[in-house]
Amino acid sequence: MNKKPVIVVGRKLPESIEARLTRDYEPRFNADDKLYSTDELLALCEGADAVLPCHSEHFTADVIAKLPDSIKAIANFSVGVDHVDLEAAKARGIIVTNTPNVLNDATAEIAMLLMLGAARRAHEGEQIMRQGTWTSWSPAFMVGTQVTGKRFGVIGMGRVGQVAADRARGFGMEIHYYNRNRLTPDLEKSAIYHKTVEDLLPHCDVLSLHCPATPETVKLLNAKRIQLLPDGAIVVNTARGAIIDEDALASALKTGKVAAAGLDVYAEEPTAQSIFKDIPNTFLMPHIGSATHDTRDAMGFRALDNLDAVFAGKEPRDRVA
Ligand code: 8YV
Repeated sequence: MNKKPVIVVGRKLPESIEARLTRDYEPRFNADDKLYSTDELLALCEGADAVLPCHSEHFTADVIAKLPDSIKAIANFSVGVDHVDLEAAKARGIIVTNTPNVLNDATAEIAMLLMLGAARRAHEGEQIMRQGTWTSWSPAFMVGTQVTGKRFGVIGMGRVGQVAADRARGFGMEIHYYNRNRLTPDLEKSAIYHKTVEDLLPHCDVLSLHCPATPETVKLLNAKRIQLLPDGAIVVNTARGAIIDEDALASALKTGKVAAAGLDVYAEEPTAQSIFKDIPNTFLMPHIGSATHDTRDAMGFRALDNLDAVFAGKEPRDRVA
């Protein structure tokens, strides 16, 4: 009998995924779900055939250079691949895959939660209720922004952006978007296309970010561009923290230029959301965009389908390098 491929599993995965890994592979599980140091990760990779990491395991060029020759694939449990140096992987002939499509709904749901939470000051309301400091009511109490009928601007009209736009349509919002390529009419669904980010921003009562973090999109939303938003706009980010110049956003939140921000992702995770934690007009979540049972299962199965293809000598469906 052929020896089963040895797979280093970056984090604790759902039961159903670990069961399939045990059935088909020789997994090196992370039972305690600890965040491995680079050295620990590299040590675990010795003699292994592939890695199944999350975005929390960083495969920089340096780490990839140190991987043993036995590693054939990095099959990510994520759609984002900014934690992997794709060029370095390609240069070493290591196949890299991701898990597209299966997180669209869960992430779009969180975008709506963030939009509404930010617009209606959910964090302040929660705090008042949980601290027992609700002592009075008046028509001026906790007045927020209504999103119904307003403009919902999307940067990155890919799979998640399109679903988020559909959900925003449910609030009667008019959809505007910037994308590298204009969508075909069936996907555009009458959304208004803007050729540049600068053209889009003045039309965003709510701006929702859905583009990947790449060298081109790092700090895409900077101080200069924030000024192009309508006064009192709401910023939502479920993509990657690196896309926002966080200091610039924090300043704009303090002046009220940006009325509120709903954020699920941060430039440095899991620590750097601290720059927003004392700013009351924010609604903050700890990178839970895809954190539903359905989606986490689907991500795991998709990652395993990719691994299965690699070890069957076939082209994996979601190859990104
Ligand atoms: C995941 C994500 O939770 O898939 C992604 O790119 O950002 C998240 O929703 C995470 O990456 C899992 O590794």
